[in-house]
This record gives sequence, C-alpha cells and structure tokens, in this order.
Amino acid sequence: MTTLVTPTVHSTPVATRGGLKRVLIKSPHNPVIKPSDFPGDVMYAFNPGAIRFNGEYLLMVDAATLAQPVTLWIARSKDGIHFTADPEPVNWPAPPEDHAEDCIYDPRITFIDGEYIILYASSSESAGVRVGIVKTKDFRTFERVSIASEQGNRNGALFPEKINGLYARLDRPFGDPNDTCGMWVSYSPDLIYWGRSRPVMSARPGLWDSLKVGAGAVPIKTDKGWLEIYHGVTFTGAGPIYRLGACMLDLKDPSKVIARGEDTILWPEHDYEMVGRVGNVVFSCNAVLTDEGTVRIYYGAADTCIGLAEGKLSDLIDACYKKNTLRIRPA
Ligand code: BMA
Repeated sequence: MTTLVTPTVHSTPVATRGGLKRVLIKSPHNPVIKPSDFPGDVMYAFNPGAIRFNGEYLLMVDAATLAQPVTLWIARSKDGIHFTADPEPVNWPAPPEDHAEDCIYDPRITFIDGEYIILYASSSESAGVRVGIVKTKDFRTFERVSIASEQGNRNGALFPEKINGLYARLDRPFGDPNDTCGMWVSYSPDLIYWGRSRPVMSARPGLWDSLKVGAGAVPIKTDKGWLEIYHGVTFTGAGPIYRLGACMLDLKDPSKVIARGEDTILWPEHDYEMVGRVGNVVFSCNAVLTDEGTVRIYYGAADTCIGLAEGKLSDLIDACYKKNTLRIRPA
C-alpha cells in the first residue's frame, strides 16, 4: 500500500537554520491571502503586484475563476496582513482589436510622475504573450497605454524614475518555454515604443537559477544601486522550482550588474508553497519598502495563494554581495 508522505515544514518563521541567517522571514499568518478570501468562484489567487496606496497595502492579484483563466482582482489591507477583496475583479480596459487578451497576469505596479503604471503579461492565442501597460490614478478606473510590439516577452517591471531621460523596464524575452532565458532592460520615450534593449543577466549553470531568470519586483533605489528581487528557475527531474534572489544594478546603466548574491533568498518549503496548481513555486511581482526600513514581499505560492515575507533593506542589500562559502548550491 502506498503511504502519502507530508513534507516536514516549519509552521513558524525560522530566523536561522544550519547557522545561516535568513534574509527574509515568512509571516506566521501565511498564506495571508487564499482563494476563499475572494467572492465568487476564485480557484487560485497568486502573484500580486503590491504598493502602498491611500495609507493601505493594495494588492492586485492574479485570480483564476471558472469563467476566466486569470483575471486581476484587488485586495486591500491596513496592516498588510489582513486583506479584504474588492467585490468585483478590476474593470480592465479593452485591448486593441488585433490582440484579444485571453489571459492577463503578473501585474507590477510603479508609481511615477503622479500616476500608477501597471506592466503585466498580456496573453493572446492569436498574438502571443506581450508586455501590456495600463495606468490608473485611483485603482478604480484604468486606462490603456500600450501593448508592446514584441511577441514572446513578459515579466515587465518599470523603474520608478526615468533613466537618462527615458522610461526603463526590466523584461524577459523568451522563445521555447524549455529554453534558458534571461533578464533584459529596454527603454522608451513614451511607454509605447521600446528599444535599446540590453541583456542584464543570464541563468547560472549549476546554481538555483540555472534555467531562467527574470524580473520580480519593481526595483528599489538605494545608495548602492537598484536593488532587484528577481525570480530564478531550475529544472529537476520532477519539474521546475521557482525561487527568489537579489541583485544590485547600476543606477545609470541597469544593464551593469554590480553584485548578485549566490544564494536564493526565498524558496518553497511549506505545504502551501509546494502543493497547488503549480507546485514548488515562490514568485514575486513586488517588494514594498516600509517606513521602518524593511521590505515586504507578497509572493505567489504554488500559483495558488499568497505569502508574505519580510526582511531588512540592509540585509537584502548585503545578500546581493554574498558568496556561498559553504558551497551549498541547490540545483
Ligand atoms: C511563470 C509565470 C508565473 C508563474 C510561474 C510558475 O512563467 O507564468 O505567472 O507563477 O511561471 O508557474
């Protein structure tokens, strides 16, 4: 008879393990958002964009319903832990006629020049996956800005200020889903026409990010450079594992990587991260800097629910410079 084995998990945050200090501590309230926190028939709620808005934490969540593969749905919270979902999904502006959106997901929200600009994956059976851009001032009404002309690109994250007079975004062009792919930076004068694309960083054979790397959060400006929390994928015989890492990019030329930590800073380990629609996944579209100098990351867990992990900004910066002295390099 086959016995199901439940993986050993920590139900409470663990600051140290094997003598290594954790950079990010997971909330004991995890998962802070579950599909059942939404009205209606939401089956999976994950990968939110997040930002402080009107004194609240506002999360724009990937929500899969019976009617739609994924749509976007807002949840709001005063303390960043207990969330209330809006009664309806967002009223997303219609796409152009030649790009019927079958699925919209992974929103990343940037506040720039008095507006909130949302970059997201716009997926169309006929026109492929492209970086879509929508803007809002109040998170009630949304206005379409553009859908990028390049097909096969997602994980767009807009920098919170112009660089050398241009809008700048991180993105991840891709071909065959099983090929390796890396993070790039592209520029635009108007959020419509994008170019001057440069590679930023690639997958690292033998490490936890050996297959794919792409933007996670909207970059945070620090005195050392742009802190970027990114996702890395490795492939195992049982499928991919998604984890997060930290790197520091040059303020004036983000294609220059100043430092890139060798360790992952967040990985799937608990039941809610390892079992779900897509197991073994932690994935982030945000990193929210608090007034206390900590960074809150609301991450998708197993493409099913949302966890919260928090760490000091200074520790995340240090993590970018960290070598793996013990040579523990999970593949
Ligand atoms: C990526 C994106 C994410 C998803 C992840 C794991 O390629 O599609 O939305 O969380 O895969 O399934």
